[in-house]
Amino acid sequence: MRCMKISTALLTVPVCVLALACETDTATEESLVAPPGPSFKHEGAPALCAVSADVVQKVKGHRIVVTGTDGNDNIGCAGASLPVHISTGKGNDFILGSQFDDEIKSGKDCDFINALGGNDHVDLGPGDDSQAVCQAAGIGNGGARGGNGNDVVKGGPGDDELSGSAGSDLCEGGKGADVYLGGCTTCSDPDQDCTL
Ligand SMILES: [Ca+2]
Ligand SMILES: [Ca+2]
Ligand SMILES: [Ca+2]
Repeated sequence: MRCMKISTALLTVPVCVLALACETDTATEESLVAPPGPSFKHEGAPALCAVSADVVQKVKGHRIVVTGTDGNDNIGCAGASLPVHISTGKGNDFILGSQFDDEIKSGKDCDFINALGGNDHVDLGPGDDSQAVCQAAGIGNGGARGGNGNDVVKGGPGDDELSGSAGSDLCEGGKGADVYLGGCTTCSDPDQDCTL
């Protein structure tokens, strides 16, 4: 197999002569022409999330499905190479999304979610999820952050703390005494806790 490269002013293109396949450093070639911003193209096994014991994660299509336990889960997907779909059930859960478009839902008890970059859908579910409540209980952080991107950030029927962060974000606290930290461009709250 004979391969050679033809260089232009913009990029280098591998050309194969009398060969069925041509082995090149495709990662390098793609990195030269890839557009900036999040992209979940990858070769080989995708990078998964860092998770605590008994949390299950599976690659399904172009996303990672992460299922927490009814205990306290720690799920960090900042280094994941695919969007994530996370659900955590009961327990005090600490969750960081990926840099892509994620769906994240936590359950009862004190949860903290930061969806990071991408256009994310975040739902704190039932329970009181706010910094004040969680810190008073000795748990630490609580609440939801949309992160960069255009996000939907939802609370549940408890006292929640919501932040849209950067981007055009929709925040919905649901019932309960909810705290809106800012970054929400649109908000909806049955108790009128949100004042934009
Ligand atoms: Ca849990
Ligand atoms: Ca994200
Ligand atoms: Ca609420």
